[in-house]
Amino acid sequence: MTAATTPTVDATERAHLARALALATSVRGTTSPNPAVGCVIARGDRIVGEGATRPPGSAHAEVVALGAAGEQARGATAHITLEPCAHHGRTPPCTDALLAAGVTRVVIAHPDPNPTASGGADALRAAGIEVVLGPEVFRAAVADELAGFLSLVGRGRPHVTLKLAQTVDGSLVAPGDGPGGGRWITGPAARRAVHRWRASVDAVLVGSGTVVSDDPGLDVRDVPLGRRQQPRPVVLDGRLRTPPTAKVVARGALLLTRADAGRSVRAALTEAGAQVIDVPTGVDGKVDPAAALRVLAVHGIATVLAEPGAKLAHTLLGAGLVDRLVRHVALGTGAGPPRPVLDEDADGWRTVRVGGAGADLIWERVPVTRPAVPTERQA
Ligand code: AOF
Ligand code: ZN
Repeated sequence: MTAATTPTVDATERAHLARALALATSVRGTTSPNPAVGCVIARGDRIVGEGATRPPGSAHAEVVALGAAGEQARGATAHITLEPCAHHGRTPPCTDALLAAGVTRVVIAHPDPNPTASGGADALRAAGIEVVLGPEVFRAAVADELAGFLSLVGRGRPHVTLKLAQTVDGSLVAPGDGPGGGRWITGPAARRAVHRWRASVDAVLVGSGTVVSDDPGLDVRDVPLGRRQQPRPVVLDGRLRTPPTAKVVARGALLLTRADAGRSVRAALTEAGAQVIDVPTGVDGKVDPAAALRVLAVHGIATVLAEPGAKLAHTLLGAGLVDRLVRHVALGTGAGPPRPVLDEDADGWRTVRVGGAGADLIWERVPVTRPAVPTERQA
């Protein structure tokens, strides 16, 4: 979309845009691969209709809000977290719906970088509607909220959060290696935090080693799921070692493997509920992790929580495929400040959040140089 005009967005409009953002957040995780968008239709400070994106294939946020506003949309202002679409996708263009309803001004927080859907702002302007871009802080908030969608559109792969549990002095704890031979290193509060993360993503990724040694369910437990679906289990499993009896298989796991692997067990795995997908290999003959993520994008997976053991963690970090690193540090396991575990993540990361969870620390970092995600289409 073309040039932004920030000064003309007043305090009332900013408040409506904030409400639109809250609406978008309320449907997070229910719209993938579509972005979760919020829309508020208002006349001055009075909201006459509001809405958020429905699951893929059904109404976009603008259509829901316009439906609620009815005739009151005529002459009103629409506040939308994402530039309205201008294309016939699974639904007709929101741009047309806004024009037909008689909206006269549109405030947008973030342009739509999807080349097939974008162009709504220019189309509205061409029809004589006033279109303004909200303040930068909203754009940043939406970019954060829509990290998965922006990653799919900009890079053809999902946004990846890597979760590691470690001791203070920096040993990475694989499942089953906990103190006293127990399964957990971190306490119940940190584990609940993991379930909150799981509840916010489309897929949970592990390596086959984790499945073979631990048989995890990778589902959301102990926290409310709301309207969201359970995340899809995904196993990077080059040699197709996942047993058909594994819990994740019954949950419909995607098993990403090599074309030549496990020919004799494929039928049993499929029969038991898994989907086996061949992924190109790298020069080392192993499944190429970047190609594996591209496969997930094709399956509409926009956000991934990786909960791997050390090997896959190294692979993902080494390939530059981690967008956020969440470390759970068991503070009871040593002295001094927590140390990074892996060589690859010693540098180049900045801390965005440090918080407590019971006796553990949750330490969240992102790459200093964020991978290029085009958030604005320059016209
Ligand atoms: C909007 N409002 O609430 C959303 C938008 O196949 P469709 O018709 O559902 O279109 C999907 C595309 O529309 C999606 O990739 C993104 O570019 C945009 N999403 N647009 O005007 C919304 N969710
Ligand atoms: Zn739309």
